[in-house]
Amino acid sequence: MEQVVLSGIKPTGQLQLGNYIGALRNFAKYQDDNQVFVFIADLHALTLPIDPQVLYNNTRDIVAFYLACGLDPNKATIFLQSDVPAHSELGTILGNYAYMGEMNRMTQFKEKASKLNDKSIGLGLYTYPVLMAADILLYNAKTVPVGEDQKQHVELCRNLAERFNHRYKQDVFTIPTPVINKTGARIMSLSDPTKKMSKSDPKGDILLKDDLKAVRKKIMSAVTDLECEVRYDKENKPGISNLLTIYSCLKDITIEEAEKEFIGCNYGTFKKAVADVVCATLEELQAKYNQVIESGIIDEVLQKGAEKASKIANETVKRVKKVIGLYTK
Ligand code: ATP
Ligand code: LTN
Repeated sequence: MEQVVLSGIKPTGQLQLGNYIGALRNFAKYQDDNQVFVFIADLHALTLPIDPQVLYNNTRDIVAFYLACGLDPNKATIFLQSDVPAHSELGTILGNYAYMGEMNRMTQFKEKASKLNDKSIGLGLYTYPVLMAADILLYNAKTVPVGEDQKQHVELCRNLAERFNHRYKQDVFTIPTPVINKTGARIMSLSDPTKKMSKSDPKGDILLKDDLKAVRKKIMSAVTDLECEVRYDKENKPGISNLLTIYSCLKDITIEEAEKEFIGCNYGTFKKAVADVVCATLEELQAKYNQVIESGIIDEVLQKGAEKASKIANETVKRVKKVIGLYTK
């Protein structure tokens, strides 16, 4: 049955391998049989200070990578969050239905805020999950493919939607479900496999635009352990487990199958095999990315996407306004 599928990425940095495995590469598979909305969460990128030119370039790059990963603008709606003012409007309205208690529990906020001086934590960083709920609810999305770290935000969105529907005794909002891959939903940093790979703090991690020689070098020097056994054991062997995850995801095989391939192999041989598959994936992706950039198609895609998205988003805002008693004609 056709469903509404929606996801987004915030342009806070250059896309990294975790974004690709946990999110990006999963989007295109939905577009033939579903109504797909994929956007750039550019307003979310303002939650921490960012240079305007960097934000601009990151935004263009993510659109190019969406297309490079096979998203077809004739099938999926690809747009910028800031091009559809309904996101901000519904975000403002929904803020009144979210409780401070539940916002205080948001792990990502706590993590990001803990790295800042108390006096410089922006309000936007705190209210960000409410805007994310608006992103989802505007399009009546049922399926939200994301990496592990976004699960809590989609759950908050579910709670807000249920609370709202209950308050007004009607099914105003569709209740969304996060879809999280069993493997690869949390790719860890190569230099510190106890921390998530992240584009705003890549710690020498693999960026999708990295030079392939540098990628190989980063993988060959990835932190592992003192044993010499390629075995999945997240607790005791986080580095090797992370590399096994990357390998199995990119090869489309299970972790067990990957483990079998490397029985008796030393870490050097294993890392070389991981580097080969990562480089092959990135080489293809970068070639497609370059084609997209050269084609000059981005502005046209975004304009068409914003028009399609606005139509649906505006209908939702209108419906919400009516339900809550805001005077609309
Ligand atoms: P930031 O560093 O700014 O928080 P990020 O790299 O964590 O950014 P997001 O924009 O927050 O990336 O996430 C985009 C998508 O990629 C989300 O669905 C998120 O869950 C997924 N994702 C991010 N990092 C990883 C990772 N290390 N492994 C798997 N999925 C990831
Ligand atoms: N918060 C997400 C980006 C994002 C998103 C969304 C994902 C913003 N709005 C709606 C799925 C659905 C992140 O990448 N950190």
